[in-house]
Amino acid sequence: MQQARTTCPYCGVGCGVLAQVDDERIVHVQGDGEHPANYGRLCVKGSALHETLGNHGRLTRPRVDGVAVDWDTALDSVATRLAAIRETQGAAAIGAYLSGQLLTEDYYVANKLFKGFVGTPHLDTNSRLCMASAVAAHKRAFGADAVPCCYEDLEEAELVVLVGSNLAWNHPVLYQRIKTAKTRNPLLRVVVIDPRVTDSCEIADLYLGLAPGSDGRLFTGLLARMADAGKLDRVYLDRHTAGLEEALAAAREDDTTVEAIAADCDLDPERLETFYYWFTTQLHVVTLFSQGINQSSSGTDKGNAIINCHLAGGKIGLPGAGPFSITGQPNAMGGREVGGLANQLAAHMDYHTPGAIDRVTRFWTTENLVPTLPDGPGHKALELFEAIERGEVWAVWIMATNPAVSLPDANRVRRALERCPLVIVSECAAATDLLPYADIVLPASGWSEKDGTVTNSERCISRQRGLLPPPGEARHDWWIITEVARRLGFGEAFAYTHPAEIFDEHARLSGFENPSHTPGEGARLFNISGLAGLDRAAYDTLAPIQWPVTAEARRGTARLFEDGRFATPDGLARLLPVRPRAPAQSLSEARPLRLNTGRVRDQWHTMTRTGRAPRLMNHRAEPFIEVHPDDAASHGIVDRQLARLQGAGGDYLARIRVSNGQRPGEVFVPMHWTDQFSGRARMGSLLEGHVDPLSGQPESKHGAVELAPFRPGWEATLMVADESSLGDDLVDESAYWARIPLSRCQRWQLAGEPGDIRDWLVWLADHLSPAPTLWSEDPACGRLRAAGLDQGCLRWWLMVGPPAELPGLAWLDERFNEAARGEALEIGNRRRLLAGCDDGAGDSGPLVCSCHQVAQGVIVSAIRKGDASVEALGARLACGTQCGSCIPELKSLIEESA
Ligand SMILES: Nc1nc2c(c(=O)[nH]1)N[C@H]1C(S)=C(S)[C@@H](COP(=O)(O)OP(=O)(O)OC[C@H]3O[C@@H](n4cnc5c(=O)[nH]c(N)nc54)[C@H](O)[C@@H]3O)O[C@H]1N2
Ligand SMILES: Nc1nc2c(c(=O)[nH]1)N[C@H]1C(S)=C(S)[C@@H](COP(=O)(O)OP(=O)(O)OC[C@H]3O[C@@H](n4cnc5c(=O)[nH]c(N)nc54)[C@H](O)[C@@H]3O)O[C@H]1N2
Ligand code: SF4
Ligand SMILES: [Mo]
Repeated sequence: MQQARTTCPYCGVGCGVLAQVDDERIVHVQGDGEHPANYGRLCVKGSALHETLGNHGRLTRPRVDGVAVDWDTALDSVATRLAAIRETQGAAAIGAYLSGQLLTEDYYVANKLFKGFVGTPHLDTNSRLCMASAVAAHKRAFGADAVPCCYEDLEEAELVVLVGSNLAWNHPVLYQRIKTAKTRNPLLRVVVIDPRVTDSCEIADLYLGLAPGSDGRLFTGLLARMADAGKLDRVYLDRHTAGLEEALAAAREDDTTVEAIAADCDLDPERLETFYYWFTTQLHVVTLFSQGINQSSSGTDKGNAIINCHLAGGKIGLPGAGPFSITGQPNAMGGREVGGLANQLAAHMDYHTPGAIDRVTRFWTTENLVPTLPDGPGHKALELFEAIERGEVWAVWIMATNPAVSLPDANRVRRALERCPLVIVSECAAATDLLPYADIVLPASGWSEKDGTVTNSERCISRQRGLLPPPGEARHDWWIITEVARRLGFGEAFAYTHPAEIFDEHARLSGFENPSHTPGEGARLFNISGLAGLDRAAYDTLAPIQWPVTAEARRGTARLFEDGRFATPDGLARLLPVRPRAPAQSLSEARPLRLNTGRVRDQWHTMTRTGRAPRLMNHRAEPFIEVHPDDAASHGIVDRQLARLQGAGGDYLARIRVSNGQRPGEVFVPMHWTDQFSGRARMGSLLEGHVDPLSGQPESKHGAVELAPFRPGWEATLMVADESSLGDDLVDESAYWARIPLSRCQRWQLAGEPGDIRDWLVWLADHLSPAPTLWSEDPACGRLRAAGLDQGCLRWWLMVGPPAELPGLAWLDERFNEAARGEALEIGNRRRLLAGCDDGAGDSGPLVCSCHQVAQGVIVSAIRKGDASVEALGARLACGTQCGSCIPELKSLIEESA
């Protein structure tokens, strides 16, 4: 057994992980007590990391045109086809679409290859869907894409404002840090600004459930308010900023009374007044913002509206103060550092940065090779796929992201990919919605296998370490890109043998002709030249460190702009005039409901990894639509029923969750489900492709949809030990299906078209093997239970009837577990397999505590028996005692039961 340090591959908190490695397996993970992001904590996704590993379901061989080939053939094909397209159509007919889940070293070589040597500007990244608005706002305000704050600021603040962030679910360890800080400092106040009541509200002293998209108005109103109340920091403004007058004038174009602002934001004026009072009177304020701000057609302006208020009050560059854009992906920041956005060049230099093209050209020139850099920015994500659709871009290489799901108007993206002559996909998972569109599939190594660095939300660079061998022939992304570069004739510029060499080059470029990290004299803020020249051993043992890292700041830099000097040419920060705009996707009679989309606690994006850990699948097992009770009632819909959403580019079929936390007129759907997990539950197809004109970031939070009940002819739950006992047409014959991996079987939730009536025993005989061994049918009310046993061992189990009648799934899963051990089903259990729901072993509902596997039903019954506090529940059931993410849910169950 060996213990190794690495970094979690999920969210932008970037927690340090201690992994126990035994015989080429990670058998256990725990938080790294020495990592400054988490000091030993992990959230539920992090602590289930080892359960998502293993070679099954991984891509293990390269494929060209559907045929498995060896690496030489695959790499030759990539190079020959790219070269042919470049030759006949020009470099700009080639595009690349990267991801904030690549390591910095992968990202660096991809950026260098495409922009530097292939010579196409069309390289963008999924960070466009994620942080682009914050990046653009930072650049406008600070002159560089730099996050001023560090995590400690959240603990040192007196007021933390969470805007458009569900921190409790999406950055759980930071949420826990704030929660702990609150117990130490009872004066620390938290405000949550979100149209939806989320679990983050558990620590909120004030909740503002504003109308979707109205944040711009709320913050321009705040700026006007600061001025009116005499709470501008005139000294700070005079010394360190420009643009106040214009910003204020713009803010005053609207009525600036609290009543008017509250009306526009659909808020209670008193609550808004309280927020304004707290913000204006407190110096140590951190405003943490995320996708509720960024994913908007006016996201950049909203970011600047927030930053304006911080600059105007001098609430920046101090401990416990600043606007804090929290990043989503583990290496969103690293991607920005290497220049992975289409408007960037490299190392925080943009095309228009004076001298940048020449500087990068000289830096990348080798003895016999001169790079051919494009002279201006390329297509941003959505534009790239539009250019593919128009037939202008002929080849696209997609790495570590799934645009067939995560881009808005995703069905259109699929059609574009279909007609694209060359689609290359580098991926770890064997089955994704994107792979069918790929002409060339390249199997990539994944977390725990690959070596490199990531940068988290507080600019902290940490090592991810390769601990296990990649499965089959999977290879590291940097290696794949380098091998293609060699075959394209650029080998001399890509002579890397290890990621340490790439990191060194990246660090040198950041310091190249960048003598000082003092901004204001044309120097670039992103400078990690202090990390150049690390040898392999030093790179391997690199401890977490926050950039800038320079000769003057050897140990990194926790907080930026402490001296009030910004990265603009004159050193002054800019306040920007902001004129609030409504969402671009407009509501209509045909689509009257506002569509909000986002994340759930236990899943990561398209579920290629978290979907492999059964304990993460059961918090929200099926795709869902959250809707306010009034909207449910007016649509004739009840809780747990199926319902359909119709959007501009497609529809969405999922289970209703009626929720008081939802605003009337607005529905929320999760972003996670794909065709791999459900039949019709991809949110990307509901949204129109509107973007922020400044950042190019899609408006993923403000769709327009129509809701309708879906009354299936039948509903069924099927559990199968082995997929091979399933007929192929099972899903094709279901109007709705959702696949839910359990530990020893797959659970399928199925439903038929309205009016569809089935003779189940006939159907069973045709579709499942072995033939049914046990069954009990009540055709009059459309109920059936049946099971297939093979040599006495349970192979499948089916229940036709509403899921409300499900018996205990854990109990059923355990029967499959016995079967996996070769144990025959006991006689008593045979009877229980077929019994109705009134045998006392009813489904105990969704998992609330994923760490200790405690379901809602069990918790509710303990509460009824008197364990009516989080502590008592923890003592009896252990729920909430590990990562703590479920505590808000425990509290609301206690409240509901009371
Ligand atoms: N569990 C989990 N954690 C994750 C991820 C994951 O997939 N799963 N993904 C990671 C990534 S890449 C990212 S980018 C982050 C995202 O982290 P968050 O930004 O916290 O995630 P979301 O759930 O997309 O959206 C946040 C909130 O914005 C709210 N919102 C919607 N419209 C508005 C609005 O008009 N105004 C305001 N103020 N709020 C609004 C939504 O209701 C939602 O609660 O999470 C990271 N962490
Ligand atoms: N409607 C709506 N749409 C959204 C959002 C939203 O809130 N609402 N959020 C947006 C945001 S913020 C984001 S970040 C995106 C996320 O969306 P995507 O990036 O499309 O989603 P992922 O599932 O993270 O895709 C990563 C893929 O890379 C693979 N992979 C993992 N590790 C590696 C590796 O090391 N190498 C390679 N080659 N492949 C790897 C995974 O198996 C997976 O298939 O979605 C965006 N889309
Ligand atoms: S908070 Fe984020 S980085 Fe930390 S363990 Fe959870 S998912 Fe991983
Ligand atoms: Mo993201």
